[in-house]
Amino acid sequence: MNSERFLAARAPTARAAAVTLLGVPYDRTQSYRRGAASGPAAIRAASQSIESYSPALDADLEEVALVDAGDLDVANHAPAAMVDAVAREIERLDDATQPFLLGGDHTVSVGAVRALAARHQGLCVVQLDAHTDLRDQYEGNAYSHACAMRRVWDVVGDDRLVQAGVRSGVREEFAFARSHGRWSSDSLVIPEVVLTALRRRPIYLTVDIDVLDPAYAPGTSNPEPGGPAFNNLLSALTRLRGMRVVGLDLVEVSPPHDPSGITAIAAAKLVREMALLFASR
Ligand SMILES: [Mn+2]
Repeated sequence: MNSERFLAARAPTARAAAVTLLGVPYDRTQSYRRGAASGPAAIRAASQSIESYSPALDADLEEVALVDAGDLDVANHAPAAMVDAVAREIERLDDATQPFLLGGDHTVSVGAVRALAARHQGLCVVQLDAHTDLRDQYEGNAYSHACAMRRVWDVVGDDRLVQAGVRSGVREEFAFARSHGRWSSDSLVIPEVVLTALRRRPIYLTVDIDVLDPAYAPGTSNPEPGGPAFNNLLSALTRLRGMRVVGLDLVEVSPPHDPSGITAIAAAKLVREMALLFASR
């Protein structure tokens, strides 16, 4: 076992990967309490404590061409420069591989969406998150993690953002979601009519670990009570099976805020299930 890489992942080679994990250890946009910069390392370490086989999916990560490309060296970048670096790294990847970012704070998603929207016309974004993240600015910073989905909207435009599990934000953000997004709800159950429309589109899937109730994932920068249990999140992800997911991420794991380490283990299990559900084979 190699604790430097995610469970069952290989080092990058010339051979094509179905999924390429890329850590973005960055937390300079976090507003309340930082710590997500150590998310990727904690998720990789926690992955060594779970099995590569998923009983729920009857699939094994060993059967997926999974590559762990390591971490981007962006810890000291200003937010806009970090976003550019993420975009450039994804542009370098082969068309056939699905980038899977390990955050880092939610702003890391903006670079991925920017790169993938240029490659996949009509890209839609599915966001599972406790927070709307639709502020235009926060504390004077347009690249705050509280603005991540607003910056995504700048790229993809109207009717391309689907938000599930959202239960926190200011009134203006919810109004923005209603007038500019495709669907937004505190529920994880995306209506069939929305899913049908998404099936014709390339999808970027972003999961903020804080979508879970803090009982299941206390180690995050802005825990928000009143969220779903781990198995409800897995069910919601399973309902997205068959979507053309061209990129994905799991963000906002903040190990310093969870001495038990359960958040990183939950994250590692989510990464496994998401890779198994959405890897193109
Ligand atoms: Mn959030």
